[in-house]
Amino acid sequence: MRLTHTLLCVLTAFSFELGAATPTPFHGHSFAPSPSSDMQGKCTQKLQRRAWQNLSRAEKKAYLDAELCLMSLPTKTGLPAAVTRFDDLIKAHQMQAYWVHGDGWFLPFHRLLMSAHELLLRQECGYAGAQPYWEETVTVGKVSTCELLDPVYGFGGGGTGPGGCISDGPFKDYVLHTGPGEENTVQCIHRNVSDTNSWGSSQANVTECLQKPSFATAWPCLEKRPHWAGHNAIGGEVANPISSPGDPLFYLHHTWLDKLWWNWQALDLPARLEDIAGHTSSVKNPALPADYSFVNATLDDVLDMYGVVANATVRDVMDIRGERLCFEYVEYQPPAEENPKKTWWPWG
Ligand SMILES: *[C@@H]1O[C@H](CO)[C@@H](O)[C@H](O)[C@H]1NC(C)=O
Ligand SMILES: *[C@@H]1O[C@H](CO)[C@@H](O)[C@H](O)[C@H]1NC(C)=O
Ligand SMILES: *[C@@H]1O[C@H](CO)[C@@H](O)[C@H](O)[C@H]1NC(C)=O
Ligand SMILES: *[C@@H]1O[C@H](CO)[C@@H](O)[C@H](O)[C@H]1NC(C)=O
Ligand SMILES: *[C@@H]1O[C@H](CO)[C@@H](O)[C@H](O)[C@H]1NC(C)=O
Ligand SMILES: [Cu+2]
Repeated sequence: MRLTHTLLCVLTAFSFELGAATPTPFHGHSFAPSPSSDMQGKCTQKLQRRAWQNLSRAEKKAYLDAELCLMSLPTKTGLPAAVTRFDDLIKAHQMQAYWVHGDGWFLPFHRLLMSAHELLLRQECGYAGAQPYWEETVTVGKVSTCELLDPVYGFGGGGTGPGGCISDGPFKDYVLHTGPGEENTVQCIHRNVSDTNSWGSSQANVTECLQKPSFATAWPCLEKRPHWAGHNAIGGEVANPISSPGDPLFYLHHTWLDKLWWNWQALDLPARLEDIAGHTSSVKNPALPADYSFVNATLDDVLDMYGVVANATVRDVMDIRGERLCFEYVEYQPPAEENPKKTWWPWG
């Protein structure tokens, strides 16, 4: 479906201010259990999603290698312009960007997309771990020098090549066939790192969002502050609201955002497993498909994965410890130096 120019302008203007299924064993060494459900469909062995900063070098390498694998596999969806399996995920985001941002579907859809990415890495690329997240509260104001951008054990630096192309790191040679935005052009992964854009991810901003009393007030806060910040601190392709999954850092950022939503949900369980609000589209426009019109989001709404993985309902993704999803978030462990023992004496 071709979105109108008017719609494009609306979404561009919002920028980011709006805005597991069955696992299979694989051949690699295992450092995380496979998620599994017992006969009653209960989630018994949860994948442990940890902070990138708390992965060992071997774990980081395994994740980066699996992403490279996904980028080397051919598309299975045949969606327009998709060449690789990595592209399939970009397309599922790009083609419905107008109704999965700035509305009630924003957090549920991105939770599903993170799990789809994790599932493909595990099922199709032999990845043994879980989807890691970027703990952004500790990189506020210093994203440009953080270990996430390491050229060997990270995602490469911030677009120092011509046209802002990333010029080092594992993904420097990846050729995108999607973006910018709705377009499908052949382009590099490009970035434009900004430390000042990262402040929406500060602990103070996160705390403010987590204190919101309802989903209706929590999601706009999460989307406007920490969500906007991560995208725009990295800049370039990942700051494009439509084609952002073209930068693999997208998954580290959105998994952190998903953790924040879960942290908020966990403050009032089980009530917040059913708290959904907002519309099913951020824009009121007759050009949108009737099913995605300006109506209230509900637990029964179907989230469309465009054939990349199975569709899910909003209800299916409300609980990360359910039948469809089965994982947990491990909190970031700060450096030991930040918590000196009280009994330590400088002269003793
Ligand atoms: C990079 O971001 C800065 C602001 O942070 C902006 O002034 C500059 O135009 C951007 N560069 C590109 C190539 O978009
Ligand atoms: C919260 O985020 C905004 C940007 O959304 C930033 O300007 C502000 O400095 C942040 N506040 C704190 C206390 O970090
Ligand atoms: C949609 O949600 C709003 C806000 O909660 C509520 O006031 C309104 O009645 C709902 N509309 C429908 C048709 O359920
Ligand atoms: C996924 O959901 C969309 C939107 O409801 C629907 O059109 C599509 O047929 C569904 N796909 C599958 C495989 O069920
Ligand atoms: C977590 O990461 C921080 C920052 O890299 C490090 O100082 C700390 O030791 C790590 N903790 C664990 C348990 O890995
Ligand atoms: Cu998005």
